[in-house]
Amino acid sequence: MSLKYSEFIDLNYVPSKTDIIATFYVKPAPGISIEDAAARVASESSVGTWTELRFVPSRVNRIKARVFEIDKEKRIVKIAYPIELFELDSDAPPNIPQFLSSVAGNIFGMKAIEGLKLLDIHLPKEFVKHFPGPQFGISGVRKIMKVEKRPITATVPKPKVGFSAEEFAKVAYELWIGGIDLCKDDENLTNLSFNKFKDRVLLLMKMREKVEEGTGERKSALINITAETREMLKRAKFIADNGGEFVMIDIITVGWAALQTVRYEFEDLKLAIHAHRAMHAAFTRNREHGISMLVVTKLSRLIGVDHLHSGTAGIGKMESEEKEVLAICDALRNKWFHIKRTFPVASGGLHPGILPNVMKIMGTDIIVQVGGGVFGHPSGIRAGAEAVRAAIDAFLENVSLEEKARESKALFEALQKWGAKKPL
Ligand code: CAP
Ligand code: MG
Repeated sequence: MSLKYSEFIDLNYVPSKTDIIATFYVKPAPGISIEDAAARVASESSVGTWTELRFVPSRVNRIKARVFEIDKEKRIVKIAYPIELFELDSDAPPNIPQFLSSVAGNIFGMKAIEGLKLLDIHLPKEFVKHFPGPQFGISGVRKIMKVEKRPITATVPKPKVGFSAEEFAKVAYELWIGGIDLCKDDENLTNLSFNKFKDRVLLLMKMREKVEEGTGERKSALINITAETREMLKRAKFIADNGGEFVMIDIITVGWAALQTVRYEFEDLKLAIHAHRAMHAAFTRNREHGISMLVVTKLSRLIGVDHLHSGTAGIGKMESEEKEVLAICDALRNKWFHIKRTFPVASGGLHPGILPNVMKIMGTDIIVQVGGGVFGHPSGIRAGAEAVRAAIDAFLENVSLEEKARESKALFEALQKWGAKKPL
């Protein structure tokens, strides 16, 4: 055995029940066959290199990746990776960075490949059993918020950055009193000169108590701790010490290792993780190159996020195909061995006039985030929040928005302004 590329294809190979299976879209460079391109992907992402080798330890034949399926027309390739290739069972935590350095590493840069997209990963029980998954999951978060059936609602104060901590707490009061459950920091609001993290935490916690007394509803905040990892842990502890139940993390920009670290630390802090995915579209959006949001979804649930932005199935302002969002929702909510279920978060360009469309497609076991759709309401924030809850009630009561608007001025005005228009 010399590890030439042809040794990485075996179309008669039947993956073992402990193999990890990666599904790729492979567009070979001109002059390269798809078999050759696929073999190079399998080689470079497991044990091989660009040339034959003189000495190869015998175990390599056991642990090398194998191409076992090629759909030439669709350019879809399936590669089986023996589980021994991955660091799962050592005295360290299971190693997601190393897993990605293999199945999503060098291969994207190979000259023999014109386009490569990691579409999906199949992770067997032998792999999944090493991971914690969400600490709370859908049922645990529903218990925290005392919201049994309906979608949980969140609102990001807009402008997304610019309020002082005091102003932020004041607008939080308005959205909470109007009926929104969670006040959410935006992805780029962290610890800024005019809105210090600690001030925001203390003011929000004080304000939510006031609202809870007034409404009898649970209220909370998704406070963004995105930062260097040690700093994230300090900020998370500050939230926990002051009675907060959630943190928000921009999981792509902080990175997979940081997400794993904080998830383990949160076991003691009892903090649920709201995962924002800012920057994902840099590599998920291109159909011919990158890593799918489905792969990001499976890894995020595995590591243990309680909520994950999932797209709005083409209804909101962000590009998100219905088929893909439904697959993401399944990957978040389907039974997966011991791993708890994660809340899909529908967000981006939503307003009361299109919330029923979202629930029709994604169901009600979701979190809906409505930022501009609340802060842009003609009668102000509180009315915007009331209109969101009225639109959800209409869907749950199976009545039209127009009918519901007869008893909700706030909903009526929202429909006047936005109708059922899907934002660009
Ligand atoms: C939405 C949002 C979210 C996007 C992220 C924004 O605000 O706060 O970050 O939803 O996209 O900054 O655009 P609006 P995704 O409600 O005002 O649109 O959920 O697809 O990750
Ligand atoms: Mg945002």
